[in-house]
Amino acid sequence: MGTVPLELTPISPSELAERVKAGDIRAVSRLITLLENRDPAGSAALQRLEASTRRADVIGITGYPGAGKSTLIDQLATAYRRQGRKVGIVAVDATSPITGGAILGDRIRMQDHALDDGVFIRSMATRGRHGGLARATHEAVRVLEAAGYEVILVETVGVGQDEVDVTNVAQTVVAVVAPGLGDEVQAMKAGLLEVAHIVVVNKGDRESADSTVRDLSEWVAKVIRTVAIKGDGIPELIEAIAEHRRRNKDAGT
Ligand SMILES: Nc1nc2c(ncn2[C@@H]2O[C@H](COP(=O)(O)OP(=O)(O)O)[C@@H](O)[C@H]2O)c(=O)[nH]1
Ligand SMILES: [Mg+2]
Repeated sequence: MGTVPLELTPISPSELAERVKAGDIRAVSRLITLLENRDPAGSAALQRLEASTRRADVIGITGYPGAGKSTLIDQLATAYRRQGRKVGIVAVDATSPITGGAILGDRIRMQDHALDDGVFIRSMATRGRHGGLARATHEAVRVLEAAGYEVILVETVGVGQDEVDVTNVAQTVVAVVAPGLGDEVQAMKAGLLEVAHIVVVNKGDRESADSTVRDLSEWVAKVIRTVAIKGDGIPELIEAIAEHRRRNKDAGT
């Protein structure tokens, strides 16, 4: 490497903003950290990005821990890269300190993308922060948009359990459920399914997947079965997301 880490170099908000707009990955990381820390230099740089903000497709991937969100995102990122689009991933870790191994797990799972500078992955931790996470997540998405990321995937735990309301940040919300969890599905119906545009029944390799798909199909228009670990159902999910975007664009949003 041999270069001075950007973290240690003094840099003005306007220069930081320029570097972000040029797509400089270290500048993107640096600015998101400043924003997470509520550093005034972060807000100053963010203001300078507004004029350049491009419109990315922002897709929320939400559901309970273990449903397979990160595995799906990994597959989606691969598929969008094949389309030649730059992909930003913001994983909001809302886990408690007790179960807090998720971030490392996500990093390892997404290592395939580590050498691809068309994929930017950022974890936002809840721990130790009170109330600021929703705002920081929003701001991170804006930074990634300004840096030219064309698809932004935001991973969150379900609505109501999470201080990030994914519906405010994403144009398309995908709820992920794993089959065989009766209580979970009931809870999803009450909350998440109301805001989801697309429901994914992941772990479609499990026997109980059929009945979960049948059950959910009575509640939501679009149910897609996937096996994220194998990539099954990913093209269908990509198409469903694209179709949702097209419909929204036609409707002028
Ligand atoms: N059998 C099976 N396991 C899966 C599938 N998708 C993910 N998993 C596994 O489920 C676990 C949780 O996945 P992860 O993506 O971390 O879930 P997240 O907590 O929702 O992000 C991991 O061990 C995955 O390998 C699938 O389609 N089938
Ligand atoms: Mg995850």
